[in-house]
Amino acid sequence: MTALNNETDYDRMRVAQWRAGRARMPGLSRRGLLRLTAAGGLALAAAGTATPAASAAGPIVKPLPPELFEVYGSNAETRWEAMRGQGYLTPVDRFFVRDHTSTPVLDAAAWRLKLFGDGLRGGPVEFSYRDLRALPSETITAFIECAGNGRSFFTSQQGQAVGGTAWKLGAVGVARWRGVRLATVLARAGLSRDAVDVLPEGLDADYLASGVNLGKVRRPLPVAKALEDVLLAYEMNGRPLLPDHGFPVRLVVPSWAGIASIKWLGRIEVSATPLVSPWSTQFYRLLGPDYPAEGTLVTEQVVKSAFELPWGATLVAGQRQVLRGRSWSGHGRIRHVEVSTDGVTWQPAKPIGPALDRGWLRWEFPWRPREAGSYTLRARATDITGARQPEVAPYNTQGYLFGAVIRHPVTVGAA
Ligand SMILES: Nc1nc2c(c(=O)[nH]1)N[C@H]1C(S)=C(S)[C@@H](COP(=O)(O)O)O[C@H]1N2
Ligand SMILES: [Mo]
Repeated sequence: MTALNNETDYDRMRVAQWRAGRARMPGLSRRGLLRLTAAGGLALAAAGTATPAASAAGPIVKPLPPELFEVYGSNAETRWEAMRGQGYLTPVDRFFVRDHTSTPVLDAAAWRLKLFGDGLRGGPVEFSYRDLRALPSETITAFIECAGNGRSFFTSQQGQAVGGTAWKLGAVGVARWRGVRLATVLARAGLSRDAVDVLPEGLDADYLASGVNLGKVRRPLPVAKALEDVLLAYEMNGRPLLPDHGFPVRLVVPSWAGIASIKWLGRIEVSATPLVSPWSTQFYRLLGPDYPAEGTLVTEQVVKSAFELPWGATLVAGQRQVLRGRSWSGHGRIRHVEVSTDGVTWQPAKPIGPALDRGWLRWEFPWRPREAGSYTLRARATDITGARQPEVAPYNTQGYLFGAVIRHPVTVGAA
């Protein structure tokens, strides 16, 4: 078994294999594949039209009250002010939703997970919901964050046009996930030494992009990451998953872009040959002038910080306020956070509670604005690897991984 959990090595190898015709793309007909390859610039076009027409009931099942969410078709982001006063976890009623099509409502009793492929020693293996529930469980606290979280700031802060949902910073949430380790299920299914990739696939509708049916939402994971810390989750914050978050069972791939955490899991191909899917060759790749022609695969999320304040919040001059926020990183826990209210000087924020490796750090910063007027608040975090939020995020055409310091406007009114 190869230790391909290093994203760069992994991606380089897969791209080379894909080009040499040695990686397979299951779930796409040859005709679909030809059309996909022929459609230059497809990725950008598709990213801009990813939202299907909403049915009367809406693609998302749970209530989306406007004080908790901002809604974009089949996607809904958490309003950061709705995190104020909350504990460490994002409550499920305000956890963001990102659906490529719409939320299916599945029957746990009829549900089966099928594992198959030449990376297993034997034939296909099926697990029912009860089977999974009976296996040893594990609980982890981890964020799930869309790779496009913060995308709108490429345009509003850097003047760059990018494709895809114009998220602000609310396409992230931290939950306690309970389930079975993917490693446990793979072992039971007879994982072979030759396995290199697994390909988890959702049970939601096929995804259409620019008239091409790309099939089920699916994205390959290297076996090394699959065995490291990936969970087949059936509980979120102590309750069974809601339909919108993948009921009955979803993958939780800590620290990696949200697309890896496949919801409504139905099948997992285990392969002795490398796999790719449109979600690793077209979407969730960093493309643009600063990247190699074939782009770079998105895996770990970058460092980010957010204030638990409305955009354009109103505060009162001369009064002491406590600014609160959270910072997180896909590279590991946050080491420290600094805040600036003038864009020039930076002062440390005070950590509140733990900084978890796969979760976030809560912090606060007391502030007494002396004069009325417009201010710009900035928070800047540094993670355990030394990675610190830059002033400018590297541009990529689909607007992934916006990790630059956000300029959060507030108005201070006269006392
Ligand atoms: N089957 C399936 N899994 C999926 C998706 C999807 O549309 N279908 N969206 C992915 C993306 S892009 C993200 S960011 C996360 C969002 O998880 P959430 O909706 O529970 O917040 O789910 C991922 N898993
Ligand atoms: Mo996402």
